[in-house]
Amino acid sequence: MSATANPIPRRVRFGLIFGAIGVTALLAAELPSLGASGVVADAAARAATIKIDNFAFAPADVTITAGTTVIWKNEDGEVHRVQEDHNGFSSAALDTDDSFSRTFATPGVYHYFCSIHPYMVGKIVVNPAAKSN
Ligand SMILES: [Cu+2]
Repeated sequence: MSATANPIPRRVRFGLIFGAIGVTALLAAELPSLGASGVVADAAARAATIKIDNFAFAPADVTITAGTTVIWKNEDGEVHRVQEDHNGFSSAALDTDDSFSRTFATPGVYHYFCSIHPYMVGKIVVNPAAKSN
């Protein structure tokens, strides 16, 4: 005498459950990107300006928090061009009164120079965005 096992296949039911989880995960994955764009919009309010004049960046050293937009404005009578040391970013040739801006989302130290006058150098220190309290 032996007990007769009667396994009922439930794969169809499990398939439906995991299918629903998959859809939920996809929907949830969309949420961080929406939140991130909101953060960017909020950070856009912060800006720092670097003046280019007399063959120098002023101030040459700038410390900002992540999300800050840096604006270089050429007030010199010469054409200058902002170039990050490792080609992370670069401006077009900036004529008098032209400006270039870049938003720094990632903390770190960014060294840059003028690719037309390489002795013109500057540094941007980007600190992590401060958490309130
Ligand atoms: Cu220059």
